[in-house]
Amino acid sequence: MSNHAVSTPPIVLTIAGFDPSAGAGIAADLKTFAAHNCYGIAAVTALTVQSTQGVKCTHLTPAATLRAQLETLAEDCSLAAVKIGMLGNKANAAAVAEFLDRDPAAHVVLDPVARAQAGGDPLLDSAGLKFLAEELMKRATLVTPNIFEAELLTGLEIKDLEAMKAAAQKIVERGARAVVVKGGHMEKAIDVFFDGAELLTFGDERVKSENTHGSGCTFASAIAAQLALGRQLREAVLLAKAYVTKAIEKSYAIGKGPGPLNHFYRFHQEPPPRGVHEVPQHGLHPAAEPGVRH
Ligand code: PXL
Repeated sequence: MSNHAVSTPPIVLTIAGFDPSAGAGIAADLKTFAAHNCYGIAAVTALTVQSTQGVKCTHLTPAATLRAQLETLAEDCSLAAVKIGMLGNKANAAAVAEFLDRDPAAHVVLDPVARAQAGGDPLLDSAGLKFLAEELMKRATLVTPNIFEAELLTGLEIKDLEAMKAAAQKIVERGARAVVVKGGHMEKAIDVFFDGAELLTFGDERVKSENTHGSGCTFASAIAAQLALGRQLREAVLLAKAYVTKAIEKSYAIGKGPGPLNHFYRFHQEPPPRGVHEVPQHGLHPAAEPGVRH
């Protein structure tokens, strides 16, 4: 037995696709959970082929494999919250609904991902979208559509704040416990929160950055992490908004297209002064010893 006594962090499960450029999807989710001191685990719905320049194609996980991933993880770990992103198709969306019915989670944040910002193949087929709107949404604590997704879910045309509010109301009428309609693509980047009782609009100054790849995934994941840590829904949403805004502000370009957010901006440390290395515990790294040649 070791004598280490580190308490276990809340465990948050993401059910989403993998983006090998690590800006969106599962990689963004796991980084976000880690940045909030939660332990992230993942069930993979799809492997995408993409870079910062866009999604080239997607290979969906067979529904039976997704189901097996979910069952295996749930048998082993106690989940504080679940975040759902890209599902790919109806079979995978149905596997997730079955899972939530069998193992109801205290908090379920559903990001109804339909398409990548950079275009390419749809990330959810039309039968899947219908199932999400009619079945999965009812099982969500919170749904986080952007304008385009809110239009798909409600059939409304959304051109202004009033239409965003109407869409938020319609999504709650359809069974979601609460919703944030994200206005990031509107002229004024204002978001609308509605939980059936309180309607709240909030927003920050739009951050001028090209590097916003994965901001939707990051926002939903930050909310899931805050709920896992015990925050109330409204507070979780506002804290997640502040986190995503700052992570965009501190983002960087890693390729030729829109770069990822800086999920770990809070942990940024200036490199130590030249010659000081942390590697061996008994003293300086040999490379740093003055006068040693290699
Ligand atoms: O941002 C939406 C999104 C979600 N999930 C995966 C993605 C993308 C966008 O590229 O690749 C896996």
